[in-house]
Amino acid sequence: MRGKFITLEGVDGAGKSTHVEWLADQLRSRGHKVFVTREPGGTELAESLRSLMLHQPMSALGETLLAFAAREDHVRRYIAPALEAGTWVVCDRFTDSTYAYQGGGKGIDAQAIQTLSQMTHPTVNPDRTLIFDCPWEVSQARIRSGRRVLDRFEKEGRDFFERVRGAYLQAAQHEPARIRVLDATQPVEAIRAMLIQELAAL
Ligand code: Z5A
Repeated sequence: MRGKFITLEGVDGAGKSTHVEWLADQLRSRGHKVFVTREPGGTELAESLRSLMLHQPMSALGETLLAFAAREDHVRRYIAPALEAGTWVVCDRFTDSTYAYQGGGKGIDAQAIQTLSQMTHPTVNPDRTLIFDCPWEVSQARIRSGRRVLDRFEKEGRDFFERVRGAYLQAAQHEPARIRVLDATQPVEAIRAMLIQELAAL
């Protein structure tokens, strides 16, 4: 039987990556083989494109095309074969990010994103998408509590953040059967309790 494809989404710093490996372990404990990956990235080529997207100045269209170039390699080489082999795939971001960041955030036409998405992964789409939702203040505090050099998206202002967040919430309204919105302001353990409920429904 084909594996299930689960994606985690959300505004920068919402806390989704904190749960990726934990989620995969929960699925393994239920007897599934699980492949964990991320976007942009997941292959050598896609990781190189990720580095360009996150750190080189470029247009919104350039970002969109790089996101899909990376995705094409990732889906063809790893995600599609894994799902076909019955492995469950947990991916940190996927095409909903392109709709939210390049579409909602930067004004790329949703029809164009849909066309690229149908060309790139016509038969591979998430079975369940978990959106980690939180307000700007929480996201900023979490980003700045960490670690590292900020990427181009994390340096954007509040207006951009609100457009991205709005695009995610709108997507969830349009596709309630696939997309679930989680209150990411909750403590980690409370979020994990919500994730367990979501897994039970799969
Ligand atoms: N992008 C795009 O534009 N178009 C596309 O098509 C795709 C992506 C696929 C990189 O993605 C960028 O790529 C992204 C959009 C763009 N924009 N940015 N930035 P990414 O997923 O690698 O980057 P990210 O969103 O910044 O992910 P991240 O750094 O892994 O952050 P996160 O997953 O939201 O958060 P986290 O690392 O799990 O947690 C952040 C901090 O908060 C950390 O210190 C945690 O310990 C803490 N944390 C987490 N959860 C909690 C709770 N519940 N309470 C308190 N503290 C918490």
